[in-house]
Amino acid sequence: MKRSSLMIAVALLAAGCGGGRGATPASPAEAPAPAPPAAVDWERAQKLEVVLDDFSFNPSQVVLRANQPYVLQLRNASGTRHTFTAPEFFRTAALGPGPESAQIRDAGGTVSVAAGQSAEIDVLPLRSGTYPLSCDRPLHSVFGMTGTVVVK
Ligand SMILES: [Cu+2]
Repeated sequence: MKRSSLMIAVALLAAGCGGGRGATPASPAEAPAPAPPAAVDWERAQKLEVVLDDFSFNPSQVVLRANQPYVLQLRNASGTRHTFTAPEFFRTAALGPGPESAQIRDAGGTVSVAAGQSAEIDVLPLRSGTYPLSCDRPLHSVFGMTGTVVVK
């Protein structure tokens, strides 16, 4: 009796270890960020320009395909600083090896672009969905500086 219940316990433990990191998430809403592939071929990244202006994103709907690497070229065409703020999108995406990736993570999913400057972000969308985009500077989103990142 004791021996057989021990065997069951061992079997349960073994089963519990089987599905670990990398298992298919149960629910997209509650699931942790998907694991990025072991190696991303940034050489095949597609360039996509988004222009930040007073007070808009162009395009305001940034459409990306999941598992396709991109170089997001964020160009600030105005005389004031703007941000590309999309924390939910960046949380479900893999970022490139550059130093700006750590800055985006540290900033909670936001990229700040100074007046007249550009920023290039290597990003690999991993999960389809529609994610809010905004500029986090005071009142900019009220003035219409909002958009969406759509991952198909
Ligand atoms: Cu702004």
